[in-house]
Amino acid sequence: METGDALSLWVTETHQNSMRLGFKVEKTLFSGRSRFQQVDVVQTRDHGVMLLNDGLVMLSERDEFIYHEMIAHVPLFVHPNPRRVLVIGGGDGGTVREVLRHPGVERVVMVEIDEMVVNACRKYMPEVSCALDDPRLELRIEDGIKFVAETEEGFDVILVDSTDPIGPAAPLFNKEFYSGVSRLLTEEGILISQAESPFYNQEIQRPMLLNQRPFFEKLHIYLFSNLTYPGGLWSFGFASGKRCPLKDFDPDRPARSGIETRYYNPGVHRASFMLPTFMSRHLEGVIDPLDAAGLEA
Ligand code: AG3
Repeated sequence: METGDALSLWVTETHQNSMRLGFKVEKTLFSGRSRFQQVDVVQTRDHGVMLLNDGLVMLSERDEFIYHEMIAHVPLFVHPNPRRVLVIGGGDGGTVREVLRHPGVERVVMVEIDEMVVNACRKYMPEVSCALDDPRLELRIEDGIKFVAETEEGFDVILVDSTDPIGPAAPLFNKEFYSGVSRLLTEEGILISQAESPFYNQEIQRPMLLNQRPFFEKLHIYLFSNLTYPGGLWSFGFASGKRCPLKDFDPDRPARSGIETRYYNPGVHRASFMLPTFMSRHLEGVIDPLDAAGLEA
């Protein structure tokens, strides 16, 4: 360091004590410890504002559109008429922002366990949290596991926008939870779940999908690039009793909807279900295979 240079600040996520992903930081905007986790919001130099829970990157303003468009638009354009949507987690508000772009959606219930995350994102990430006051949204600060076990309400689409399966999110990867979720889904219902890195988290991904398998006729996984998560390649699980993510997808629907997206489009939708060989080998017998034409084998 030359005399007179500003102190060099970086925030890093350490993955499995094996690799690190670092971002140049300008300043800390918020740091707090909730009942559930450590919550930090930093201003980075090149990735906008970034949220970290327990030192793990949740989102950055620069690339959050990718994750949020992919978790929301894939199922909402496969379901024939999604009106009621449940979001478990997703305290930053990015997922409900994308869901609420669909004019047919009448009601969204978002169940976030940690109010500190919601408040920090409301204050420091207004472009992500902007839909949290939408009148169609009921925001509940409570445990999603408990909500799923107790509610009698039905939903067309359920989105699990969770952290990694350590700490408060661990039970969101369990069989009991998926059994509860399948009870709430309407006939054409779809469950999307945050499914970690297919490269670094194979030990999480397979058991998670195996835990969903007994409750869903159709089980798939789809990919996207999350540039600020370890490894960059990330995934969501797609589970449904009836709907096939490709056969039941009308590629003209996104354009007809008038919804503007920056990552998601019909080509990306289809391509995201095409798995590299190392993944289809690892998940053989767990997910339903799709051939290159997008048809179920
Ligand atoms: N949910 C966090 C996904 C997992 C990130 N894992 C990690 N960095 N190790 C993101 C919430 C966005 N609404």
